[in-house]
Amino acid sequence: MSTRQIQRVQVIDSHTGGEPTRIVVAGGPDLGNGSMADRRTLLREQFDHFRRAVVNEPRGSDVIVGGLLCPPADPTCEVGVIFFNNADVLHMCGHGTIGLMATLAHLGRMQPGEHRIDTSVGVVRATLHDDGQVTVMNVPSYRYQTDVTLQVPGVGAVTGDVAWGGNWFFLVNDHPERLEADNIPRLLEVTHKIRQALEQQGVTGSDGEVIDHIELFGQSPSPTADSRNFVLCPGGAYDRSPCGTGTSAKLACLHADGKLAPGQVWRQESIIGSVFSGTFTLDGDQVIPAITGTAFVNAETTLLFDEADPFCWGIEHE
Ligand code: PYC
Repeated sequence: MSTRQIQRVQVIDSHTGGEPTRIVVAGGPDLGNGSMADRRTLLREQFDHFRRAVVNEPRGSDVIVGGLLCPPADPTCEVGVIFFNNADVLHMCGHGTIGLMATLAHLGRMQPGEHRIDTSVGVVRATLHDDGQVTVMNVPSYRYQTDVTLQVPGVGAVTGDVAWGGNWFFLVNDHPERLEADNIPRLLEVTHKIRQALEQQGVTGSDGEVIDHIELFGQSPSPTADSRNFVLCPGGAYDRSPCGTGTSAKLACLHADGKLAPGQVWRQESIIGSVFSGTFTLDGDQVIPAITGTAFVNAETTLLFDEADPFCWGIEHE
């Protein structure tokens, strides 16, 4: 009989507008009692194998966003969460927070009403509505740079804004690309090149932070949506949802341009046709986005980490 140890990790999977979230509810690493930002650093520096094992192949895929449920650092919060994907740890994740709320509701740990969630970039409030929809009141969002023009090899000049919505985004409104699902390979190629050009031309978020999400906007064919987007995520996959942090960054830019007033609703459609409703309030001059969407739980799973498995800790693609 084999005596080798097998680690068991319990996860709940959901999707929000088609974008998957995998919440680790038991069996994850203990990241101690530091701030959520410190715990995020600890996860990155000491438990990167755990991140890979949960979201990468062969158990996961490039598309999955993971969330490690932990006790909150801020005692006014009910839970803490650290998000990650196939490439690294993330800051905030809008679709992931909606998935987290659906997961906690599924487990009977969250009732309808407003709840406070601790993340590595601050406290977010999330309201679970009676019909299962979730509204995430995100961290303050802002435009950092306007009309930055890049020379993108193989694409040409591209002009966009740099904005923070819980992650760093480069938002491009004016481009010739067709935002249709049958054009996704081309959209991936173009956004990947834009990301490379940002790095090569030294364009960053504040404090030199890497801009790792690229967002193209276009018209939606649906009369009920204000816009359609395509979002390249840090690990090279595209967001199937309209991207909660990306929609937050968009709201901040619309406000900065005087195109959206507090309380006005912006319906952001994703490249696969799923929709988030976004609106914002002002706290002083800070934009506080509120993003509403729905997640569906689609698996309760125990992951098995067997040291004898050569791909136990996930396959890393360069
Ligand atoms: O919804 O904020 C979001 C998000 C970030 C990366 C993928 N989805």
